[in-house]
This record gives sequence, C-alpha cells and structure tokens, in this order.
Amino acid sequence: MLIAITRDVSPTLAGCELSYVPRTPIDIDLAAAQHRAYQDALSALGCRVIALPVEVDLPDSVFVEDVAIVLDEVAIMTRPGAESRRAESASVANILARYRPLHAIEAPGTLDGGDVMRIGRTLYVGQSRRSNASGIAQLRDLSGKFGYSVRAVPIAGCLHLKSAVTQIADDTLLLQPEWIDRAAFAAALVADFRIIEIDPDEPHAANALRVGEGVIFPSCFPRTQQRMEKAGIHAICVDVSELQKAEGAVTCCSLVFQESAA
Ligand code: CIR
Repeated sequence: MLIAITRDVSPTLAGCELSYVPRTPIDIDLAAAQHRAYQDALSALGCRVIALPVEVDLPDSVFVEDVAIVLDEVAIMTRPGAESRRAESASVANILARYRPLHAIEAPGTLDGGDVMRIGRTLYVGQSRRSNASGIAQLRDLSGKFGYSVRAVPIAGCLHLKSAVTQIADDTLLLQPEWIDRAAFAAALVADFRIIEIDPDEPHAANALRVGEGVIFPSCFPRTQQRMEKAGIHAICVDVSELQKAEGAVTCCSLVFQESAA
C-alpha cells in the first residue's frame, strides 16, 4: 500500500520563505481547498493519505517533502537549508518512525528533500542554495550503505532540483532546460530514457508528482500537459495556484512511499 504523508496548510503560509518568486497575496482558504483537492488526487491514485495537524507557527510546513527522504529501506531526515524550516522535522520524524528506521543529516550539512530525485538506485541531488556539500556528502554515506549512489547536479535559477526536473514515467523525465543541463542524466539516458522539455511559455512546469502509475500535475500548464499527453502520459490536474505563490508545487506537498520497508 502507498502512504502519502501530508500536512494541512498553515494559516501563516503568507509568511513563507521565498527565493525566486515575488511575494504576492495568498488566499489561505483557497490554498486549503486546493490542498484538499490535492489530497483527494493522492487518494484517487491509491494512497492512504495521512494528514499531519496544522503547525500554525511554521508557515512552510505544508511542504513536507523537504524534511525527509524516504527510501525503500530507511528514511533520512534532512536538515533544511532555511533555518525557519528546521522545526518542521519533529512531527514528520514521529510518523515516519512507524514505517522506516530513521537516520538524519547533521550540522553543518543542509539538504532539502526537494533537491533529491531518485531514479532506480541513483539519487540525483541538486546543488542548490538549500543543499550544501556536507549535506550531499552525508546523504552519500547514509544511502550508500543501502546500495544507492549519489550524483550531485548543478542547478541555476530555481529553488530545488525538482523545480527543474521530475520523473513522470519509468523511462521519462520532464525537464526545464534553462535551469538544469540534460547531460546530467546521461547515465539514465543510456537506459533508454526520454526527456520531455516543458513548454517555454510555462517555465515552472517541470514539477510533476508521479504516484504509482499516475501523475499529478498543476492545471495551469496546459501546453506542457499537452506535450505529456502526446507522449502517452496522462496526468490528473490540480489547481495549486496559492501553493505556487509560496514557491511550492506538487511534489513538495507530500512524502509518498510504500508502506512496508524492503
Ligand atoms: C521554501 O522556500 O522553502 C518554501 N516556500 C517552498 C518549498 C517548496 N518545496 C519544494 O518544492 N520541495
């Protein structure tokens, strides 16, 4: 069974961290409604959704992806690059401990889950403002014990690796070429990977969430969605406009994993 850990939207979301998008007013009621629809999409794709209670004092706490990396055998609590986000970890660690042995990135390392994309036994990690060399090295050591290899990937112009690239099918990546070099995935390409580039008019469209055989995708990127459809990939579209104003998107609002550890 697939588990999806989520957390309801904080009423203080408007005080979120922002790096590459300008601050604009956020409609909190609409954000909460959009988040419920997102949770419904996760359920429709077969997840048992666990909604952690609101953290009123933690504006970004809806973005649970950033505080943990859940692998088949183990979960690694990150140490988010934004100090304001570090207190989000405790409640997520509590729930994850039911499903996986826990390890943790320690100071001076920083790492955001949004920077980590797994393809097979390889973890691609964005060298972003949030994830530093120590955090990446610690991830390499911790995950290496379970047979994963880590490849650090330069990114530019966006918050996280998964702002620039996500996996949308066994053999397909969705990628924003202005923010990441497709050559970083040459090793995966050898195994017949396809890369679909986002439509240039939709610069933020590379973040899609693969859940089982399905994909959740923001409804505001129809041109990129059409490219996916042409490639035979059908997405469930959700409106996440208010979460996007907080520099979030669809991967960042959940931690999705198989219930039983390998
Ligand atoms: C932040 O800057 O940390 C939040 N406002 C947005 C985090 C989005 N997380 C993600 O894409 N994994």
